[in-house]
Amino acid sequence: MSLAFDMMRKSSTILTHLKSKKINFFSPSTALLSPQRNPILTNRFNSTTAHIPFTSNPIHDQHVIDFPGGNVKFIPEMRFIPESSQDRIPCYRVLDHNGEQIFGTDFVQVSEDVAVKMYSNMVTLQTMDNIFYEAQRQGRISFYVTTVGEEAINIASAAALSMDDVIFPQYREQGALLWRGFTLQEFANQCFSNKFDNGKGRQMPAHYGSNKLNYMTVASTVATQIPHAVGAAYSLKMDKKDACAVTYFGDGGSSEGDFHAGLNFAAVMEAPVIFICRNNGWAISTPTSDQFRSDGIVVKGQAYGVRSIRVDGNDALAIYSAVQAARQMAVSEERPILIEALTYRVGHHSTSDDSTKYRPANEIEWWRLARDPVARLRKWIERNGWWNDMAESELRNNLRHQLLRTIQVAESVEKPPLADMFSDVYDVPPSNLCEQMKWLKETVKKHPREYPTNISM
Ligand SMILES: Cc1ncc(C[n+]2csc(CCOP(=O)(O)OP(=O)(O)O)c2C)c(N)n1
Ligand SMILES: [Mg+2]
Repeated sequence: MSLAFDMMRKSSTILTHLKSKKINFFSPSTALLSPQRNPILTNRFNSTTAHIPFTSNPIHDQHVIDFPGGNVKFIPEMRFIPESSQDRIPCYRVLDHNGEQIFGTDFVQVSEDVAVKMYSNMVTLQTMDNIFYEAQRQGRISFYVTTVGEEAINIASAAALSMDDVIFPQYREQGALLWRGFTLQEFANQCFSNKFDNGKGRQMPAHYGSNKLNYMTVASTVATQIPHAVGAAYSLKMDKKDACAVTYFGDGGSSEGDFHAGLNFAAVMEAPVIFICRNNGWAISTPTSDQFRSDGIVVKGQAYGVRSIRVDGNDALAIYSAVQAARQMAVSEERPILIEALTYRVGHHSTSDDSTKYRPANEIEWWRLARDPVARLRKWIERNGWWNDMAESELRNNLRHQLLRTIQVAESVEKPPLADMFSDVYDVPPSNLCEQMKWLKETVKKHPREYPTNISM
């Protein structure tokens, strides 16, 4: 009883406080969600308001229901919403397959410097992927994942962002990190797990991260990065930062609960986050037809109240323009944006996969040759007089030499000490961890031929 009285006393104090602030306490949803009244929690739909109470107006009641969330019309027909619209959502593009600018297209002009830097970075990414992939095949690293076919999404999206924007990647976006200034040596140090790796050799290859470059460390548990990005975006908004969070994920990632929770949370909290879905047709061996029955991912944005666009992921200029516009809206209007980039995973899923076992080789070849995003941008910069064959061969030769040297250096650097496997989680390591460390030291000592000799304890 005394608890109930106490609660009543407290709620009457709160109501008096709300009255004094002229907050409409009759409608909790309006009080909490009205944009003018609460700068953090705002609502883009008109909710039930106190001055339009449930009335006994019979004409009004017949046609609409004044429901929390907004008025809804009554209709006499039994009308089910179709599972999809007849026409698929169109896809925004600037360049055609031949690198020709489409007449009348709406896009952000790109300077010569930016265009050439984007193209050079796309070639760098392609070359790095080829060489690291080969290094894995030679048994020099244990794993690798390429971006082949998705170079435009990687580079052009990063080019359109500000360095203050925080990136939450999946695992196929090393180009965004490259654009931000991660050096080829840093990529190699991570893949070779040497002592200069930011993660101290504790992650699989291709699990990069950089505090300095606002790039969160890759976690290959699919889609876990999505709610992290939303939380970070909300925090950027509370701190009034001129920045947004950006998260990348695949078509497969969109089937995870984290995607749905992330989108809904971002919409309701109006978090400045850009969701970039790389719809590349495959989630390892699962085609999108076994993944969802909706018109891709873009339509899911609207279902959650998130402004969305579908973009040609193999058109660097379209990606650049769409991401720049998305960033502008996300930061200045404090809202999430979803971009579905249509593309194709030309490479195998990873070095642990052979995709010719589940998809026709000629399909892969068609995308590799006829839809290559790198060749498409090259044609456009060449037509503008910003690139030529000489620049091309110089870039490719330099890159090859530089990358081979980078790998040699990374390989020769010693590994982090074994003790690093046990650090950075607990302030004071618990006894079971200390036991494991002791056991490992003894095992290594006992079997010197089974363990590399260049690892210190
Ligand atoms: C939570 C979780 N489930 C399953 C896996 C195994 N797995 C790794 S990658 C992958 C496919 C992801 O496909 P997609 O999101 O389309 O990205 P893509 O590889 O095509 O870039 C799966 C199922 C995982 N790493 N994490
Ligand atoms: Mg995929």
